Amino acid sequence: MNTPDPLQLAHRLDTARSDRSPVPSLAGTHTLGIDDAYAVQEALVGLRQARGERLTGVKLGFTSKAKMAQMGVSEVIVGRLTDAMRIGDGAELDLSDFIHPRVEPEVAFRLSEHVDLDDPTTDIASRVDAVAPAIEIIDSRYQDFRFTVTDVVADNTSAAGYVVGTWRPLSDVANKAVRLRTPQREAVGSTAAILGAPLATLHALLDICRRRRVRLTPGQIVLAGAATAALPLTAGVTACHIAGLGTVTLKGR
Ligand code: 0L1
Ligand code: MG
Repeated sequence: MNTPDPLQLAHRLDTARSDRSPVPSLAGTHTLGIDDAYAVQEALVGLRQARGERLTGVKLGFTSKAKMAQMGVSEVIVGRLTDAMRIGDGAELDLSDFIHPRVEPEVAFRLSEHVDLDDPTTDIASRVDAVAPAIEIIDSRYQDFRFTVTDVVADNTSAAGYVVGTWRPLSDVANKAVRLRTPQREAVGSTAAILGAPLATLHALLDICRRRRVRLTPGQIVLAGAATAALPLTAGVTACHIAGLGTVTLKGR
């Protein structure tokens, strides 16, 4: 087993993405702890920033009990979003830019104020001003989406793209029906699958951002986690509808 070099592993994952050529799990060749995995993620996002990309938000993963059980974990993971991943509502995207993309229906929050990670009294919900329906595109850089928890953290939690619908003033979005529809498939669920209620994810977010020193700044978006299993992203219109929040779409070609 090799000792991990975060920058070297970040380059491996970055090349997998740019060449659309997935790689085997890092866990097969490296002794990768969770701290190492976040160090690789930091280096991977750093490569994007060095190319001029700007951080636009954060995303949470493993926010459903089913996914936690499947991966054998008991806490959420965090990844970063950049402006290069942003897709306009209803916009077209080229499927050949991805390896094996999947879509997830998500609730997005918008941060209106800086979040002081070191203030123990921080009320994160009071730093959020808006909520919207969203679609996340995940595209694991690992072969066949086969990875361990540390692999997926290193791979920036499979983050590849996101679309956000119309922002509305923050409201309680608990127990809202969710429908994700691709040209071939449909998944239905409830926002209750997102840690019981999407607002609850904000506390989990603050906790993990404190431990991982992930900055939360005004204007950033938070993807709270998937409300159903992911579906393959295919050509045609994909739509996510969340009761009370509306619909957001994208078009694969
Ligand atoms: O958005 C997510 O749920 C990321 C964590 C899982 C990653 C994946 O299934 O590829
Ligand atoms: Mg997601």
